[in-house]
Amino acid sequence: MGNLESILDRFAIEGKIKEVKPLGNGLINDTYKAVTEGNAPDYVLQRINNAIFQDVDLLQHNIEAVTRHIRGKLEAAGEKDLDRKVLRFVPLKDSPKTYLLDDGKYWRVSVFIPDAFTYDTVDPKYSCFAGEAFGRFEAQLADIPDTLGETIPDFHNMELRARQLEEAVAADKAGRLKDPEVQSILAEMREHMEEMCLAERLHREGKLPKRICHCDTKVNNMMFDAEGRVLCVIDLDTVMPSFVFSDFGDFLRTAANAVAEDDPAIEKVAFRKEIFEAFAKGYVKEASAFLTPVEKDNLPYGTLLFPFMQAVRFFADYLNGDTYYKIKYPEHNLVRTRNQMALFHSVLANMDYMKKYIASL
Ligand code: GN1
Ligand code: MG
Repeated sequence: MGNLESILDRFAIEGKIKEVKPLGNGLINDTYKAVTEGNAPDYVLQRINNAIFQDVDLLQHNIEAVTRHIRGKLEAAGEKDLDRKVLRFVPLKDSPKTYLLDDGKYWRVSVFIPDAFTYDTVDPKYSCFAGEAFGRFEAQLADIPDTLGETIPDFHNMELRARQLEEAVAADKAGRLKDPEVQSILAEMREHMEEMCLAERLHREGKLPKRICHCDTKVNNMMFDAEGRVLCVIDLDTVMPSFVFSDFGDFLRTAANAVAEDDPAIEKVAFRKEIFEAFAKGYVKEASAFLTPVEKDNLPYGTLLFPFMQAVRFFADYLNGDTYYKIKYPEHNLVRTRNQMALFHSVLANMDYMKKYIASL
C-alpha cells in the first residue's frame, strides 16, 4: 500500500481505492482525488498546510460547524442530493475526529462531488449565480449557533498586511529591494495604504460588523452542475468572521479580471464591468436581508481593496523569498503583483460608476 493509500485507510471510507491522483491547483494545500471501485463514492484527500493553518483543530471545528449548519438548513428546506450541495467530511475509523495527524502531517478526507464543474472564468449569467450563492452562504451562516475562530488571525486585515509588507521591506531577506521596479511598486503601495485601511477604521468606530464569511471566494471555489446551477461552495478553510468585502471583493478580483491573476500580459488586465454588475445584482439580492447601509455603500471599496491586498501579499512574499505561495518560477510573485496592481488601477478608474450601480440596486 502506498503512503497516500495508507493515510486513506485510517478514515471511515467506503469501497476499495483504485487510484489516487493530484487534483486542482490550490496555492496552499496539497489535494488528491481517491477513485474507488464500484458504487462507493470517490473521495478528496487533502494534506492541510499547517505552516499556514497553524490550529488544525480549530480549522476542522469551524468546517464541521459550517457544513453541519448548512446541511441542517438544506434538509429542513427539503433539498435532495445533499452530498452535492454541501461538503461532507469523513471521520477517522477509530475516532469522530475529521482529521489525522500522522508523522507531523495533517490530513482530511471529504466526499468527492460527482458531475460537478469548477471554472476559472465565468460569463455574466454564471457570475450572477455565483453572487446569489455567496450571498446565500453568508445568509445561511448568519444564525450559526457555534462560535467560529479565525483560522488565520486577521486574515483580511489590511493594516496587518501593511505591517507585514513593511517588515518584509525592513528585512529584505531575498535582497530584492534594490531593483528599481520593486522600489516603484513599493512607493505606489504606500501611497494608497491609508485609504485602503478604511474597513479597519470603520470597524473600530463601531460602524462595520464582522460576519461569518468564506474569505477565499476565488471563482474556482464554487461548484456548478452541468446546467450551470451552483451546487455548493468549496475550500472552507478560511470561513471565519470577516467583513462582507472579503467575499464580494475576492470573487470580483478573480472573476472580473479579464485574465488570470498571474498572467504576465498586464496590458490585458481589465475589470470586466458586465461581470461586476451581474455578480453585484445576485449578491445584493440574497444579502439584502442582512446588509447594513455602510456595508452596501462600501461594496465598491471592497472591490478595490482585494486586488490591492492581494498585490501587497504577493509582493511581501516576493520580498521574503517566496515562502508562502507556491511558485512555478522565480519571478512568479512579482508577475502576480504587477497583474494585481494593474487590476487595482482598472477598478480604481471605475469607482464612480460602481457606486452609482450599487446605489441603483
Ligand atoms: C490562496 O487556497 P487558495 O490557493 O485558493 C490564499 C488566498 C489567496 C489566493 C490567491 C489561505 O488561496 O487568500 O487569495 O491563494 N489562501 C490563503 O490565489 O492564504
Ligand atoms: Mg482553492
